[in-house]
Amino acid sequence: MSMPRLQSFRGLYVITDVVLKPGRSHLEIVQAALAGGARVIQLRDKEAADADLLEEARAIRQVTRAAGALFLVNDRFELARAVDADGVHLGQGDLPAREARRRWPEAILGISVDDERTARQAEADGADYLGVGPIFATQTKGDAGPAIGLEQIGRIRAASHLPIAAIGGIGLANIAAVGAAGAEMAAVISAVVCAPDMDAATRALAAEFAAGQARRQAEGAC
Ligand code: TZP
Ligand code: MG
Repeated sequence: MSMPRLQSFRGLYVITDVVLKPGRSHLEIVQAALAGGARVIQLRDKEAADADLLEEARAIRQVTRAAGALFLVNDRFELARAVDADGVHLGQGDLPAREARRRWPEAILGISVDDERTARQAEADGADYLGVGPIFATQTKGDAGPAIGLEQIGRIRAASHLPIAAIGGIGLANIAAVGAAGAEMAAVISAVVCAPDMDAATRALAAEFAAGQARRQAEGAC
């Protein structure tokens, strides 16, 4: 993976969901998130067929490219390739990371982990970044497991060199703490998708996250 793309692993990471707030399409969510300053976009849909997502995924590819943001697809390896996404995000029960890396060498590969062991394994398997969570309790993902807490970011940071996208229960009230804990990215679903004004919500979240990261820099990271 090239350095310019590696440098993109920072800031607010917005994941789409069309079930939480019916009436908002993946593309609408993405457009608002980009307008609000999101740096990474993930298309996540647990129900639709790939064929029904194809046109929208193509449009998302166009707008993310124009905005200079990364575009990743959750789970759907073939769809991600078909629309020339930047890569895929896979969980522990999805296509194995090593296999994904073998089949798509230039992809950005994100892997969900929750402890040091899974983090080390993901890095060994060729992941580019780690999705770490759920940091806080969340109702968005029914099988997300118990909250692992902010401290787990530091433990995983010590176990792996990969950039961390913290996820789970992150909102305006706690996103600065996520930045202060050392995560390169903060990934949100409901904090943007359910907001009355998605663009404004994204902007506020991004600013708070950056403020938390700046606090960590000012205080020293040890
Ligand atoms: N993986 C771990 S927690 C989670 C996912 C996809 C859901 C995050 O959603 P929210 O609404 O930001 O808590
Ligand atoms: Mg998955």
